[in-house]
Amino acid sequence: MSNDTLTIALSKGRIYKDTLPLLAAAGITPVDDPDTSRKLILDTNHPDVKLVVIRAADVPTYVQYGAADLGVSGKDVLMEHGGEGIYEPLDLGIARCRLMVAGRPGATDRAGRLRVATKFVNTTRRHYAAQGRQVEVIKLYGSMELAPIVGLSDCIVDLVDTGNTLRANGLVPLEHIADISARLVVNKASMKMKSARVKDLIRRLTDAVVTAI
Ligand code: PRT
Ligand code: MG
Repeated sequence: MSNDTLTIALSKGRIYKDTLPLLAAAGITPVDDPDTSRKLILDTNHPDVKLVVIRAADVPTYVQYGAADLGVSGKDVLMEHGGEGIYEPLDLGIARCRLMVAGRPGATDRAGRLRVATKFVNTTRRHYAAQGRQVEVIKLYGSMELAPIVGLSDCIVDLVDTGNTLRANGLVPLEHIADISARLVVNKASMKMKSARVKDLIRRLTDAVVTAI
């Protein structure tokens, strides 16, 4: 976006809810509420700071191409995206969960090619390639827990927080892939071209995270 504006991309829901107090501690408060407003670009108390509210999986793309200078994105989403064109200077410590392989007990013990249902296709391929295990990855867009129940796959790769969703569907965690939390991400060109303002914001958010612990 324009050179005198700082644009921050983030998604509705838990990321927005958990980022808000950190932004407030850094001196930035939105003027509009994304839950009641239909605006996609939210004004803040700073005329030159805007928030864009988009789908979680789109945040790295906006930041990569410089459509947003900064963003807040789950590590799961960043791992899947690959991180091209993006710096990841700060772990915000929010929206924590674990990326896991899950299924019926013992589902991954059998020999042969596993069928794995997930929306994290790249991460899943990388995980099993590192084990040297052949898998067939089936791309889904949601409700992964259903796949093993209806015989679509042997197991799933999904995010787990309390484990309630897995339990409610007769599934158990089988393998840990990564600990997940939301990260501050920065467009590489913005880090150079808007260096003073971006670094000032990173500093403020770092202080906010340290205080929040
Ligand atoms: O909803 P939308 O399709 O727009 O995108 P999204 O689902 O990617 O966004 P959102 O807001 O649901 O999640 C944003 C980010 O929050 C994710 O990218 C994660 O980094 C983080 N996060 C933290 C989680 C969870 N915890 C979480 N528990 N994201 C999703 N879940 C889901 C999980 O997929 C599973 O269905 O909650 C369920 C498991 O929760 P438990 O408590 O039952 O284990
Ligand atoms: Mg969701």
